[in-house]
Amino acid sequence: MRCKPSVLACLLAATFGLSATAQAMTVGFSQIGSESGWRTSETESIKAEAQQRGIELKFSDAQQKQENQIKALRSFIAQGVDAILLAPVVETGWDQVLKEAKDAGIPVVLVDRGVKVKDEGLYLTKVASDFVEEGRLAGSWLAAETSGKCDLVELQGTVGSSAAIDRKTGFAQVVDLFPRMHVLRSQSGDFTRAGGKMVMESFLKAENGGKGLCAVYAHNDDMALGAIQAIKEAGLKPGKDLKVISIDAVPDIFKAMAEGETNATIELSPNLGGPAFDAIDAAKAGKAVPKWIKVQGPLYLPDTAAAEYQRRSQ
Ligand code: GZL
Repeated sequence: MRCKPSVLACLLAATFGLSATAQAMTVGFSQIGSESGWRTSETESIKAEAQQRGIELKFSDAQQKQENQIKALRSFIAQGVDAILLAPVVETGWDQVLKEAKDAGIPVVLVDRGVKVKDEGLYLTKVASDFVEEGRLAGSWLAAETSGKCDLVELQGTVGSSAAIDRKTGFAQVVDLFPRMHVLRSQSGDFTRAGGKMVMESFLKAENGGKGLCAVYAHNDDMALGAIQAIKEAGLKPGKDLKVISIDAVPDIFKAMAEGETNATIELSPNLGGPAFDAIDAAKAGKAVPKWIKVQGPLYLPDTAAAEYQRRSQ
């Protein structure tokens, strides 16, 4: 039991054996930033879930800087929160601050991305999709779509992030099975529309205006939407001259798909707050919690794009 500033509430809880969850829990949430439509949806979803559960959520937007996330975690620890949610911008550099949280008896739940740490006991669980599987699914779709013959370019996510590293790994595992599929160029667009557009412009310039290119694989929809803009400005038809596949399933990608400008997207649910808060409750009740609470999503194609856009943009 952690006694918070309201000592009376704490003493009453201790006296009547109320758990931290019966008291309004306080959870610190260190969010990466607002780099993509998906990230914004994730933030809104976790805030709404906390409100619905009567959880006091202390929110910190790191503007995509790890040092800001580490500062936020230290502030949450100093405030004596009951638990911490962390969406780690990159995989490494977390051991020390996670040890400080563990020493303070504060469980940390990773949401949407993972970390590489010496001791996995430093965090309670990870609520995230399998990025390697997402990459494999994207590669398999493209191989089928092109009968295993495609010279393509790749827009990677944030350098050092588990999402970018693993989506690249999974995609390459499939492409390597097809001698006539080649990733000609691969570079980070940092998961943003602007980044995707800028990098795609450089790819098109370097590849004869894109004439020989068969497809672009973008690690998220926002970079794909930026790339679509660049492809159109180069006088080519995205979705036809170049196949486009990406990940997230944000509403705007379905609009582009319905207009024939992109060909496939893989869904990543932004609703990670529920499983995260359930894991915290389970841990506080002394129940076992798996190290990875896996979130899965289907692949969407143009035949349902208009209906999906309608449903998701209400
Ligand atoms: C994946 C998440 C990625 C999204 C991007 O879980 O970390 O970061 O795919 C976001 O849209 O920027």
